[in-house]
Amino acid sequence: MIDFYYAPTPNGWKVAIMLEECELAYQTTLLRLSEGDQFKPTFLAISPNAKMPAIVDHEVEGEPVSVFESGAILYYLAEKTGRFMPMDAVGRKETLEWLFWQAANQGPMAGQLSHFVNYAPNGQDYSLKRYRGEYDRNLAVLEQRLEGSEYILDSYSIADMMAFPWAFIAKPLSASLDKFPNVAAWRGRIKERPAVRNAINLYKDQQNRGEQNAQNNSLLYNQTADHLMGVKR
Ligand SMILES: N[C@@H](CCC(=O)N[C@@H](CS)C(=O)NCC(=O)O)C(=O)O
Repeated sequence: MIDFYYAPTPNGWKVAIMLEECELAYQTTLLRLSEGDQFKPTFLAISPNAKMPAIVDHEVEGEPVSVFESGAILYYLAEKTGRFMPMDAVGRKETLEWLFWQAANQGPMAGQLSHFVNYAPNGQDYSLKRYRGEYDRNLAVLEQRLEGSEYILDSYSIADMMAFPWAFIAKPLSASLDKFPNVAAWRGRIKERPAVRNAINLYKDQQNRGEQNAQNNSLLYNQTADHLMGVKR
């Protein structure tokens, strides 16, 4: 059994997709991020950056194994199952390149765009312009990578699961895929997979659709070092 620490957001969907694709036995713990579940000492012991997703794998010899950061979780599960990742050295290297690309580029930029579109509507024009530009720039990277290919690597893999969720919600982020036909077709292909539909529907009714925002929730939207330094472990 795998414990899955989750909230219904694009970063959570990445891991939910892999768990569903591999039909792994998992039990979900829903984290109420706006109420600070991510700062509980028991969760910080698993995920020291105080962010979900995270997992604890009990199906191992010896002590259970915890993993945080979506890219690391996907890689761990791909190794565990032998699925959705090429196993040769160059293929693994390419997988890591695209996982790191997402975690360091598309993810943070899309996250900031989402913040200024959805949760800080009185934000500066400059912030919106910068993150819209960066979000689009990353779509352009994906567009070029997908030229002549159906998927980021040779076949559907954890690299696609990693990058799909933030492209899936382009419209609510006030972006458009019109200029990116390869990305639009790729998004359409992935969206139709039953495992992906299951993942996106997981606790869908618990999504924050802007009710919690920078004005009314300083726990989630105005974090400082004190949020972590103050926690007794
Ligand atoms: N790089 C991380 C990002 C995870 C992340 O940003 N999670 C957000 C929700 S989408 C979170 O847990 N936020 C809680 C907080 O900021 O306190 C990953 O890919 O796993």
